[in-house]
Amino acid sequence: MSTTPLRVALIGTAFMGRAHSQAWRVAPRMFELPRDVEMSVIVGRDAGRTEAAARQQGWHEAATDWKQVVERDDIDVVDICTPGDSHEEIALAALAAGKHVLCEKPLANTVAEAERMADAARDAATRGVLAMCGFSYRRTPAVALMQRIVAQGRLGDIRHVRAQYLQDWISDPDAPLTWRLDKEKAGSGALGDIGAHIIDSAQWISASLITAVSAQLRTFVTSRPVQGESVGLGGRGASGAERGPVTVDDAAVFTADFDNGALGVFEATRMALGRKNANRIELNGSKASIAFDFERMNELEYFSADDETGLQGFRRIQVTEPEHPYLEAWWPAGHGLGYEHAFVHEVVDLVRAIDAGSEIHPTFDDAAQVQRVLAAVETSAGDESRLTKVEKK
Ligand code: 4PW
Repeated sequence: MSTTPLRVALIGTAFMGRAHSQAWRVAPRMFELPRDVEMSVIVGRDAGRTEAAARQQGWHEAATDWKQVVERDDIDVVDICTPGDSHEEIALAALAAGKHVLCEKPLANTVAEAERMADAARDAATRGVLAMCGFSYRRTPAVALMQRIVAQGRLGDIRHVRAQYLQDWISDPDAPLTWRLDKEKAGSGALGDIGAHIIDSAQWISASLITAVSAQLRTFVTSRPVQGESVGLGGRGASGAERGPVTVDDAAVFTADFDNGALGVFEATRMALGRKNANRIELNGSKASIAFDFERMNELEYFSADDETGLQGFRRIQVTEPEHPYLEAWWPAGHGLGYEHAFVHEVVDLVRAIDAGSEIHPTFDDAAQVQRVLAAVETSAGDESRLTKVEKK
């Protein structure tokens, strides 16, 4: 174990910045880590808000110039929690400066950016510098257990992968035009923001890659107030505010071929009124089925054809026991975890990997594969020939 702490710089102070701050603060207090963590500096565009975030979240310093911070000799890790249009520039600078990098998802806004980042990460790895992409749901204990069960071969041949990520925070047509609705900032809409999660989860859990897609994208509300009061990720537009164009998808649906022969059905939308954060995935195999729903995130549903006929049915596995992934460090007697714990587990695994000098997944190559699927979905959705019109009576 090295005696020097890992000195961390976090770039970003919004939702993901707060989730990652909590993770860096809690991980060393709940898990035995080989290196201490020093929350050195948080970086944001607005000096006042960043100083307030430093005080509240426990960062030693606040700064507004990420370029200066990533070059500092007293920084070992750069954690990127900004919108996707800045991921490549920050990650390339940090890797070139010899800093380990954790970058939020999706890795980038284009395949070209993602592949340049993956190339740089592979080069940095030869110098012992690690890079990881924040597909946090892999480290929700029930999802990690799902992957472990599938890897044990308990499902047999995987035939169906069914994944949905349903939210509703822009169902109100007057919710304001935030950065997640701007293609320049976000790269895409529901597809990249939440569809990326289910693409990564599906490929990781099924241990197979998506090779082809047939897709549709839809923007139901094409203009929104350019000013308004943010509430959560959505909010209320200012009355009488000018409306600007929505340049991303509100919803994406696509079918997918996997290289192991499985057939996939995917849906990502921020317009499923009443669904708050329904991140769901189900695999059907030749011997068993398994399903996860984030809205019941401490449970898995499991059906085995090996169970005695007449007694078969989906059983509900309570993923709360010490033998389940990550849970040895948390609460006894069936007390569950929340959304924020997956980020703590990301930090735990990253710190351990840095100390061991071992690769950490999802790598930037894993994330670039997700980016290629996102791009294929956009290409397919733009090709009218993929749709067969139903003849009118
Ligand atoms: O990745 C994040 C998801 O876990 C997204 O950026 C926002 O937060 C929207 O849904 C959740």
